[in-house]
Amino acid sequence: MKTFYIALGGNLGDVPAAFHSARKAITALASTRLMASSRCYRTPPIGPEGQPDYYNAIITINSALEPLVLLNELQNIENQHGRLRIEHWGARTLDLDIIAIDKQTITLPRLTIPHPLMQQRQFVLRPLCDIHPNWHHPLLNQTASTLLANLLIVEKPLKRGLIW
Ligand code: A4P
Ligand code: MG
Repeated sequence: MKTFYIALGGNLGDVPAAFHSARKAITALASTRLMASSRCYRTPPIGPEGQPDYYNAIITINSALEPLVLLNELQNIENQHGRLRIEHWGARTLDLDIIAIDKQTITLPRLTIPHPLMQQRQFVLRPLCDIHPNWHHPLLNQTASTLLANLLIVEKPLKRGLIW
């Protein structure tokens, strides 16, 4: 069993409904159990201009699935929720990224763990700190709460909203 940290993001359609339904689908995967859910945040878009604000949250699961098997399952769930891949960093109904797996590192063409941009993103670190402030980044050698504190020196805090 490993703990997977999964980031949920989306800014098209009924995103709160998509998050609820995706969390249910993830929890229903074989040998998988939901451990924690962060609050859900409204966040300004990073990437192409003119997109709506995003919703972002983090969940953790314990799962016996292999990382690439879980990635396939998450991409299936994205597709079932109407995900179209048109523009890099463009608007989307549902994005499911694996942020971390315990304190493991993975470098494969289809999977980089920890997610290489997580330390630059309040929309990842803020919800991660809700549930696992002491998670330790294996390459940067800092906790989630220190990574967030570093970002808050140069950026304003996110708007916060609660949908679950
Ligand atoms: N991939 C590699 N590593 C991973 C990983 N750790 N988790 C590969 C998931 N996937 C990983 O992803 C492209 C490929 O990355 C996958 O096929 C997988 O093999 P994608 O979701 O198909 O395409 P994308 O959306 O263009 O890339 P990605 O990486 O999901 O985009 P980002 O970096 O997540 O950025 N602003 C706000 N406020 N909130 C957001 O959630 N999200 C994005 C998307 C941009 N701006 C945002 C937000
Ligand atoms: Mg993605």
